[in-house]
Amino acid sequence: FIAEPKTVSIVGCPFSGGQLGVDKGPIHLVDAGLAQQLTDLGWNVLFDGHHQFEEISTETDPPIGKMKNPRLVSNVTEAVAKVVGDHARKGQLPLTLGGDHSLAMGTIAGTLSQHPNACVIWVDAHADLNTPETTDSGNIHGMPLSFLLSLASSADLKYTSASEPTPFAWLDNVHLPPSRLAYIGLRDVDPGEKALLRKHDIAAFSMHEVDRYGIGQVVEMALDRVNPARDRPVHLSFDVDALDPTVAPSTGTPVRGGLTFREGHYICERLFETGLIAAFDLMEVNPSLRDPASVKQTVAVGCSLVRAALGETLL
Ligand code: EXY
Ligand code: MN
Ligand code: MN
Ligand code: MN
Repeated sequence: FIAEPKTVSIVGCPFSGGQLGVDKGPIHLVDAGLAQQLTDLGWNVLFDGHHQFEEISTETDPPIGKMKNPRLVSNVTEAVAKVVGDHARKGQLPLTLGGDHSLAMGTIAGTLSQHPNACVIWVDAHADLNTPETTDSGNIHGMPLSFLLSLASSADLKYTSASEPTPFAWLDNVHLPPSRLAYIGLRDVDPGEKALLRKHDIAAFSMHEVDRYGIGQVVEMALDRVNPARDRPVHLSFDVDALDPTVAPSTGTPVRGGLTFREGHYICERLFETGLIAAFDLMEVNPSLRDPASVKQTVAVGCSLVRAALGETLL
Protein backbone atom coordinates (compact mmCIF):
# COMPACT_ATOMS: atom_id res chain seq x y z
CA PHE A 1 0.00 0.00 0.00
CA ILE A 2 3.04 2.28 -0.21
CA ALA A 3 3.85 3.77 -3.59
CA GLU A 4 7.21 3.07 -5.30
CA PRO A 5 9.69 4.66 -5.15
CA LYS A 6 9.03 4.84 -1.48
CA THR A 7 8.18 8.32 -0.32
CA VAL A 8 8.21 9.51 3.26
CA SER A 9 6.48 12.78 4.20
CA ILE A 10 7.83 14.48 7.27
CA VAL A 11 5.03 16.11 9.27
CA GLY A 12 6.82 18.40 11.72
CA CYS A 13 4.51 19.31 14.59
CA PRO A 14 6.11 21.78 16.99
CA PHE A 15 3.17 21.58 19.35
CA SER A 16 2.91 21.31 23.11
CA GLY A 17 -0.74 21.95 23.95
CA GLY A 18 -1.06 18.51 25.57
CA GLN A 19 1.99 19.06 27.81
CA LEU A 20 3.90 22.33 27.89
CA GLY A 21 7.49 22.71 26.66
CA VAL A 22 7.92 19.93 24.16
CA ASP A 23 7.33 21.97 21.01
CA LYS A 24 10.92 22.34 19.79
CA GLY A 25 11.50 18.59 19.31
CA PRO A 26 10.73 18.42 15.58
CA ILE A 27 12.89 21.44 14.84
CA HIS A 28 15.90 19.82 16.48
CA LEU A 29 15.27 16.49 14.74
CA VAL A 30 15.15 18.14 11.31
CA ASP A 31 18.12 20.40 12.09
CA ALA A 32 20.09 17.26 12.97
CA GLY A 33 19.79 16.22 9.33
CA LEU A 34 16.99 13.67 9.51
CA ALA A 35 15.72 14.38 5.97
CA GLN A 36 19.15 13.82 4.40
CA GLN A 37 19.63 10.66 6.49
CA LEU A 38 16.41 9.23 5.05
CA THR A 39 17.41 10.27 1.54
CA ASP A 40 20.68 8.38 2.08
CA LEU A 41 18.61 5.29 2.96
CA GLY A 42 17.02 5.49 -0.50
CA TRP A 43 13.77 7.20 0.39
CA ASN A 44 12.20 10.03 -1.54
CA VAL A 45 11.75 12.59 1.27
CA LEU A 46 9.10 15.32 1.28
CA PHE A 47 9.39 18.10 3.84
CA ASP A 48 8.06 21.57 3.26
CA GLY A 49 8.61 23.09 6.67
CA HIS A 50 7.11 22.61 10.06
CA HIS A 51 3.39 23.05 10.49
CA GLN A 52 2.20 26.33 11.89
CA PHE A 53 -0.72 25.86 14.18
CA GLU A 54 -3.24 28.47 15.16
CA GLU A 55 -2.61 30.00 18.51
CA ILE A 56 -5.39 29.88 21.04
CA SER A 57 -4.41 31.64 24.23
CA THR A 58 -5.19 30.07 27.56
CA GLU A 59 -7.58 32.93 28.34
CA THR A 60 -9.84 31.87 25.49
CA ASP A 61 -9.22 28.17 26.15
CA PRO A 62 -9.98 27.58 29.82
CA PRO A 63 -10.05 23.98 31.07
CA ILE A 64 -13.17 21.93 30.52
CA GLY A 65 -13.47 19.82 33.62
CA LYS A 66 -9.85 18.81 34.25
CA MET A 67 -8.80 18.91 30.58
CA LYS A 68 -6.23 21.61 29.83
CA ASN A 69 -6.16 23.44 26.46
CA PRO A 70 -9.02 21.39 25.04
CA ARG A 71 -9.94 23.70 22.14
CA LEU A 72 -6.33 24.13 21.05
CA VAL A 73 -5.53 20.43 21.19
CA SER A 74 -8.76 19.54 19.40
CA ASN A 75 -8.17 22.01 16.57
CA VAL A 76 -4.52 21.09 16.09
CA THR A 77 -5.10 17.34 16.14
CA GLU A 78 -7.97 17.70 13.67
CA ALA A 79 -5.61 19.55 11.32
CA VAL A 80 -2.93 16.88 11.80
CA ALA A 81 -5.45 14.16 10.95
CA LYS A 82 -6.14 15.83 7.61
CA VAL A 83 -2.44 16.25 6.78
CA VAL A 84 -1.54 12.67 7.72
CA GLY A 85 -4.61 11.30 5.91
CA ASP A 86 -3.71 13.25 2.75
CA HIS A 87 -0.15 11.89 2.73
CA ALA A 88 -1.42 8.35 3.27
CA ARG A 89 -3.92 8.72 0.42
CA LYS A 90 -1.06 9.67 -1.91
CA GLY A 91 0.75 6.45 -0.96
CA GLN A 92 3.32 8.26 1.16
CA LEU A 93 4.52 7.17 4.59
CA PRO A 94 3.60 9.91 7.06
CA LEU A 95 6.41 10.47 9.59
CA THR A 96 5.10 12.76 12.31
CA LEU A 97 7.59 14.43 14.63
CA GLY A 98 6.30 15.81 17.93
CA GLY A 99 5.61 17.56 19.97
CA ASP A 100 3.52 15.99 22.65
CA HIS A 101 1.72 12.69 22.33
CA SER A 102 -1.76 14.24 22.14
CA LEU A 103 -0.80 14.65 18.46
CA ALA A 104 -1.46 10.92 18.01
CA MET A 105 -5.18 11.67 18.12
CA GLY A 106 -4.54 13.31 14.77
CA THR A 107 -1.98 10.92 13.33
CA ILE A 108 -3.95 7.76 14.11
CA ALA A 109 -7.23 9.29 12.92
CA GLY A 110 -5.41 10.18 9.70
CA THR A 111 -4.09 6.64 9.29
CA LEU A 112 -7.53 5.13 9.96
CA SER A 113 -9.10 7.41 7.33
CA GLN A 114 -7.01 5.67 4.68
CA HIS A 115 -6.44 2.27 6.34
CA PRO A 116 -9.57 1.45 8.38
CA ASN A 117 -8.15 -1.96 9.24
CA ALA A 118 -4.86 -0.60 10.64
CA CYS A 119 -3.50 -1.66 14.01
CA VAL A 120 -1.43 0.44 16.41
CA ILE A 121 1.79 -0.48 18.21
CA TRP A 122 2.22 2.09 20.98
CA VAL A 123 5.71 2.18 22.49
CA ASP A 124 5.66 4.21 25.69
CA ALA A 125 6.40 4.22 29.41
CA HIS A 126 2.80 5.43 29.80
CA ALA A 127 -0.55 4.12 28.60
CA ASP A 128 -1.89 7.56 27.51
CA LEU A 129 -5.33 6.07 28.12
CA ASN A 130 -6.80 8.43 30.72
CA THR A 131 -10.28 9.75 30.12
CA PRO A 132 -11.38 13.28 31.05
CA GLU A 133 -12.74 11.62 34.21
CA THR A 134 -9.76 9.46 35.21
CA THR A 135 -7.01 12.02 34.51
CA ASP A 136 -5.24 13.56 37.50
CA SER A 137 -3.00 15.96 35.59
CA GLY A 138 -5.49 17.19 32.99
CA ASN A 139 -2.69 16.97 30.42
CA ILE A 140 -4.17 15.68 27.18
CA HIS A 141 -0.96 13.87 26.17
CA GLY A 142 -2.00 11.35 28.83
CA MET A 143 -5.40 10.82 27.13
CA PRO A 144 -5.20 10.34 23.33
CA LEU A 145 -6.04 6.65 23.29
CA SER A 146 -9.21 6.98 25.37
CA PHE A 147 -10.71 9.08 22.57
CA LEU A 148 -9.33 6.93 19.75
CA LEU A 149 -10.74 3.76 21.37
CA SER A 150 -14.08 5.54 21.98
CA LEU A 151 -13.72 5.09 25.75
CA ALA A 152 -14.19 8.86 25.90
CA SER A 153 -16.06 11.20 23.61
CA SER A 154 -16.94 14.85 23.27
CA ALA A 155 -20.21 14.12 25.08
CA ASP A 156 -18.18 13.48 28.28
CA LEU A 157 -17.01 17.11 28.26
CA LYS A 158 -20.48 18.41 29.16
CA TYR A 159 -19.66 21.48 27.15
CA THR A 160 -22.33 24.08 26.67
CA SER A 161 -21.63 26.59 23.98
CA ALA A 162 -24.23 27.45 21.44
CA SER A 163 -21.70 29.02 19.07
CA GLU A 164 -18.74 26.59 19.01
CA PRO A 165 -18.53 22.87 18.37
CA THR A 166 -17.60 20.80 21.40
CA PRO A 167 -13.86 20.07 21.40
CA PHE A 168 -13.05 16.60 20.03
CA ALA A 169 -16.47 16.22 18.42
CA TRP A 170 -14.54 15.60 15.19
CA LEU A 171 -13.11 12.42 16.80
CA ASP A 172 -16.46 10.96 17.79
CA ASN A 173 -16.81 8.87 14.66
CA VAL A 174 -13.17 7.75 14.64
CA HIS A 175 -12.82 4.34 16.23
CA LEU A 176 -9.83 2.11 16.81
CA PRO A 177 -11.10 -1.21 18.21
CA PRO A 178 -9.30 -1.99 21.50
CA SER A 179 -8.35 -5.36 19.98
CA ARG A 180 -6.11 -3.50 17.52
CA LEU A 181 -3.91 -1.71 20.06
CA ALA A 182 -0.76 -3.21 21.59
CA TYR A 183 1.58 -1.48 24.02
CA ILE A 184 5.27 -2.14 24.55
CA GLY A 185 7.40 -0.64 27.33
CA LEU A 186 4.79 0.35 29.93
CA ARG A 187 5.97 1.04 33.47
CA ASP A 188 4.01 4.05 34.73
CA VAL A 189 0.30 3.36 34.39
CA ASP A 190 -2.37 5.08 36.49
CA PRO A 191 -4.95 3.01 38.43
CA GLY A 192 -7.81 4.17 36.20
CA GLU A 193 -5.79 3.22 33.13
CA LYS A 194 -5.05 -0.25 34.53
CA ALA A 195 -8.77 -0.79 35.02
CA LEU A 196 -9.44 0.17 31.40
CA LEU A 197 -6.64 -2.10 30.12
CA ARG A 198 -8.22 -5.01 31.95
CA LYS A 199 -11.81 -4.16 31.10
CA HIS A 200 -11.09 -3.95 27.37
CA ASP A 201 -8.53 -6.76 27.32
CA ILE A 202 -5.93 -4.55 25.64
CA ALA A 203 -2.62 -6.16 24.69
CA ALA A 204 -0.11 -4.55 27.06
CA PHE A 205 3.52 -5.64 27.29
CA SER A 206 5.16 -3.82 30.16
CA MET A 207 8.86 -3.79 31.00
CA HIS A 208 8.12 -6.87 33.11
CA GLU A 209 7.24 -8.82 29.95
CA VAL A 210 10.27 -7.38 28.14
CA ASP A 211 12.47 -8.73 30.96
CA ARG A 212 10.67 -12.05 31.05
CA TYR A 213 10.43 -12.93 27.36
CA GLY A 214 12.96 -10.64 25.70
CA ILE A 215 12.12 -7.96 23.17
CA GLY A 216 12.12 -10.35 20.21
CA GLN A 217 9.33 -12.48 21.69
CA VAL A 218 7.42 -9.46 22.93
CA VAL A 219 7.20 -7.90 19.46
CA GLU A 220 5.88 -11.18 18.00
CA MET A 221 3.42 -11.54 20.89
CA ALA A 222 2.20 -7.99 20.29
CA LEU A 223 1.78 -8.65 16.57
CA ASP A 224 0.02 -11.95 17.28
CA ARG A 225 -2.57 -10.05 19.30
CA VAL A 226 -3.26 -7.17 16.92
CA ASN A 227 -2.12 -8.50 13.55
CA PRO A 228 -2.21 -12.31 13.69
CA ALA A 229 -2.11 -12.82 9.90
CA ARG A 230 0.45 -10.01 9.49
CA ASP A 231 -1.84 -8.41 6.93
CA ARG A 232 -2.94 -5.21 8.66
CA PRO A 233 -1.11 -1.91 8.14
CA VAL A 234 0.77 -0.94 11.31
CA HIS A 235 0.79 2.55 12.78
CA LEU A 236 3.86 2.74 15.02
CA SER A 237 3.56 5.48 17.64
CA PHE A 238 6.87 5.78 19.49
CA ASP A 239 7.13 7.94 22.59
CA VAL A 240 10.82 8.53 23.22
CA ASP A 241 10.16 8.19 26.98
CA ALA A 242 9.72 4.45 26.38
CA LEU A 243 13.51 4.38 26.30
CA ASP A 244 15.41 4.45 29.55
CA PRO A 245 16.20 8.01 30.68
CA THR A 246 19.92 7.18 30.43
CA VAL A 247 19.33 6.60 26.69
CA ALA A 248 16.85 9.43 26.00
CA PRO A 249 17.07 11.97 28.84
CA SER A 250 15.40 14.99 27.18
CA THR A 251 11.74 14.19 27.60
CA GLY A 252 9.04 15.63 29.82
CA THR A 253 7.95 12.60 31.84
CA PRO A 254 11.00 10.30 32.17
CA VAL A 255 10.55 7.01 34.05
CA ARG A 256 13.49 4.85 35.05
CA GLY A 257 13.70 1.20 34.06
CA GLY A 258 12.99 1.66 30.36
CA LEU A 259 13.94 0.10 27.05
CA THR A 260 17.60 -0.08 26.13
CA PHE A 261 18.93 1.54 22.97
CA ARG A 262 18.87 -1.85 21.24
CA GLU A 263 15.41 -2.85 22.46
CA GLY A 264 13.96 0.38 21.08
CA HIS A 265 15.74 -0.10 17.78
CA TYR A 266 14.75 -3.75 17.57
CA ILE A 267 11.06 -2.81 17.65
CA CYS A 268 11.57 -0.40 14.74
CA GLU A 269 13.72 -2.82 12.75
CA ARG A 270 11.36 -5.76 13.17
CA LEU A 271 8.33 -3.72 12.16
CA PHE A 272 10.17 -2.40 9.09
CA GLU A 273 11.02 -5.99 8.25
CA THR A 274 7.32 -6.93 8.22
CA GLY A 275 6.78 -4.39 5.44
CA LEU A 276 3.60 -3.31 7.21
CA ILE A 277 4.50 0.12 8.60
CA ALA A 278 1.94 2.60 7.28
CA ALA A 279 2.80 5.52 9.55
CA PHE A 280 5.38 6.39 12.18
CA ASP A 281 5.20 8.92 15.03
CA LEU A 282 8.20 10.01 17.06
CA MET A 283 6.90 11.94 20.05
CA GLU A 284 7.92 13.74 23.24
CA VAL A 285 11.48 14.74 22.31
CA ASN A 286 11.83 17.83 24.51
CA PRO A 287 14.95 19.90 23.87
CA SER A 288 13.97 22.45 26.51
CA LEU A 289 14.86 19.90 29.19
CA ARG A 290 18.36 18.97 30.31
CA ASP A 291 21.80 20.11 29.26
CA PRO A 292 22.96 20.49 25.65
CA ALA A 293 24.76 17.13 25.63
CA SER A 294 21.58 15.32 26.78
CA VAL A 295 19.53 17.13 24.16
CA LYS A 296 22.01 16.18 21.46
CA GLN A 297 21.98 12.56 22.61
CA THR A 298 18.18 12.38 22.67
CA VAL A 299 17.84 13.97 19.24
CA ALA A 300 20.46 11.59 17.82
CA VAL A 301 18.64 8.59 19.29
CA GLY A 302 15.37 9.87 17.86
CA CYS A 303 16.86 10.15 14.36
CA SER A 304 18.34 6.70 14.76
CA LEU A 305 14.95 5.18 15.69
CA VAL A 306 13.37 6.72 12.60
CA ARG A 307 16.16 5.36 10.38
CA ALA A 308 15.67 1.92 11.94
CA ALA A 309 11.93 2.04 11.18
CA LEU A 310 12.73 3.04 7.60
CA GLY A 311 15.17 0.27 6.95
CA GLU A 312 18.60 1.06 8.29
CA THR A 313 20.82 -1.69 9.70
CA LEU A 314 19.09 -4.64 8.05
CA LEU A 315 21.82 -6.34 6.08
N1 EXY B 1 -0.49 9.24 33.24
C1 EXY B 1 0.00 10.57 33.45
C2 EXY B 1 -1.04 11.61 33.07
O1 EXY B 1 -2.08 11.22 32.55
O2 EXY B 1 -0.78 12.79 33.26
C3 EXY B 1 1.29 10.81 32.71
C4 EXY B 1 1.13 10.83 31.23
C5 EXY B 1 2.43 11.05 30.52
C6 EXY B 1 2.17 10.93 29.06
C7 EXY B 1 3.44 10.84 28.32
C8 EXY B 1 3.42 11.13 26.93
O3 EXY B 1 3.46 9.71 27.40
MN1 MN C 1 3.09 9.01 25.28
MN1 MN D 1 5.19 8.59 27.68
MN1 MN E 1 -13.98 8.17 18.93
